[in-house]
Amino acid sequence: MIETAPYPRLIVILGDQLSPAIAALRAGDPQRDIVLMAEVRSETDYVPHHKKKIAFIFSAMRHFAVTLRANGWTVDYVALDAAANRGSLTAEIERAAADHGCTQIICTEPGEWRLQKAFEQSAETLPVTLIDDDRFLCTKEDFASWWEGRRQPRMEHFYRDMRRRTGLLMEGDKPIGGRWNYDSKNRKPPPAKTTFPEPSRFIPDKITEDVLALVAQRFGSNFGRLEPFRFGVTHAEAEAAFDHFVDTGLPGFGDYQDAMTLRSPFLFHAVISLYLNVGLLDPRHVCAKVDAAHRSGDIPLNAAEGFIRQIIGWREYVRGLYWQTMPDYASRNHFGHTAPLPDFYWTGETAMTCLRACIAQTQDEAYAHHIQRLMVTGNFAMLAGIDPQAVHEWYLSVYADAFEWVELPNTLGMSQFADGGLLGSKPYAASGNYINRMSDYCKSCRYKVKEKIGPDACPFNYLYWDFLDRNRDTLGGNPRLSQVYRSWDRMDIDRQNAVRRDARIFLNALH
Ligand code: FAD
Ligand code: DLZ
Ligand code: SF4
Repeated sequence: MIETAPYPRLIVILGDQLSPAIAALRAGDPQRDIVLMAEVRSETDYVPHHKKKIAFIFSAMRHFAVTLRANGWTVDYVALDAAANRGSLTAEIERAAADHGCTQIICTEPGEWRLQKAFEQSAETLPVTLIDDDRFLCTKEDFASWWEGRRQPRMEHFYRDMRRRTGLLMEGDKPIGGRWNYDSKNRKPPPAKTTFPEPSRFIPDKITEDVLALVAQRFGSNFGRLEPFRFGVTHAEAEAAFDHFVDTGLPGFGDYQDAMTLRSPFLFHAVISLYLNVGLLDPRHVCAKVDAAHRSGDIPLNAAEGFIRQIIGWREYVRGLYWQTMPDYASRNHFGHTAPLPDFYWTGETAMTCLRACIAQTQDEAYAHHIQRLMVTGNFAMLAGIDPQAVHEWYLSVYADAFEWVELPNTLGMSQFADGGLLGSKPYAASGNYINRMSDYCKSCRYKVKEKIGPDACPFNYLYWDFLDRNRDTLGGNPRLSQVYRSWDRMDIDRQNAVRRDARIFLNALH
């Protein structure tokens, strides 16, 4: 059908579809078709994105438009401050189709359900042909058939299938090294003396400088610091950032994957999710490079396996789960939590060092690594009974890599257990002890991590037990928590009451 359509056709490229070989471009003809790219308020405002996130997306879009033109495409690029900007993707598509006389409109399917619905709803007046996004390794259909009929569709089983399917870190049909997963080696606290590798930084060019001025002017009151802005915004820069990570960060990635320190926001992490998610890096390509680096003896197996699992395991799994369960998934609230998000998530003003550090670096870098998101900001929100919708909107706003298909299952499912155990088998709830073991935060905290109750006690300590106590109805039967509940039951009643009292005092003050 696409082949016989009258020319020109309108090829729509969204802000997270900046891949040279994306399906919609492959279906098009640079000699005859028109590419539409648009910076629009409907996309900048559906949550209040971090300034750096908007700047990153706009600059990467503008650079991609330059590349497309150099490759012979005609690009209709609508800047946010263009006089006639109509403010939404659907309105801009309608305008461009009329301007260029296009009767067929082609777009790679959007990554978010919200936008897919918007296209469907305007289909009568504005029919858009949506093509599968084959930048993912697992199609929605393949994921659905893997998912169907499984009582517990867990990531680990999915991941093993993906290893077999891709051949990554495989020797024939066996995993290299004889084991599928080396996570037990990946839980070291931050090393005392090491200097941490810095991720690649890039000096803004004229295109980025223009975008920074625009974002400063139009989104000045949004969350986060705009400058210094050092993200890569082209494929070459993203590739260089990844190569730099393989040389400097990847060897330590496995060992210190879960560690946190005031000395580095990044430790040995890749800081590539933003590039992967908008199409500046290709997941197959980065995994192949890591597989090759391990086979050539440069990278330990626990690092290579840990990294590849995040991409072909977690990243593909959450995307599959998202499309399998939307739109219902977004409104899940297993514990019935309703408290508002504390202001300090936006200001960083709290005496709890762990939260202050994670939020401060989020303001500065639009980045926090997985354990900071899961075990500090996420853990606290769940223990404090915050409405998962508010938590979800915060994560979707503040990280440069945040798109709903990946953010929502991680937030609602993994970090808040709001899906009641679809993604994980138990809540990622932890007391201060965990944060103390995996970080240096507690050493400089006003609260004392070893104290369990009283005005100086670490709030994570009493909030943890109070959370388990008040949710016993839903969690008490979980076999993975039976040991924990036995410990609670062994606590004497006065101590239990003190925990409940301190939690009430703290939460009342918070809310
Ligand atoms: P590394 O730690 O170096 O890992 C390498 C890559 O693996 C990442 O770039 C990413 O593409 C992938 N990856 C790792 N963990 C996950 C995961 N759990 N799910 C999907 N991909 C993963 N990731 C996003 O890309 N966007 C989000 O909006 C997002 N929101 C999150 C919200 C919460 C509450 C939590 C707990 C996690 C979230 N994650 C999200 C997953 C993870 O935190 C980030 O992918 C990671 O921190 C990105 O930093 P990095 O590139 O240095 O990753
Ligand atoms: C996130 C984002 C932002 C902030 N701005 C734009 C934009 O102006 N134009 C655009 O095409 N895309 C933008 N995006 C990315 C989209 O929100 C993303 O394509 C959808 O959410 C689907 O994942
Ligand atoms: Fe966080 Fe508690 Fe440690 Fe303070 S003592 S940094 S609040 S875990």
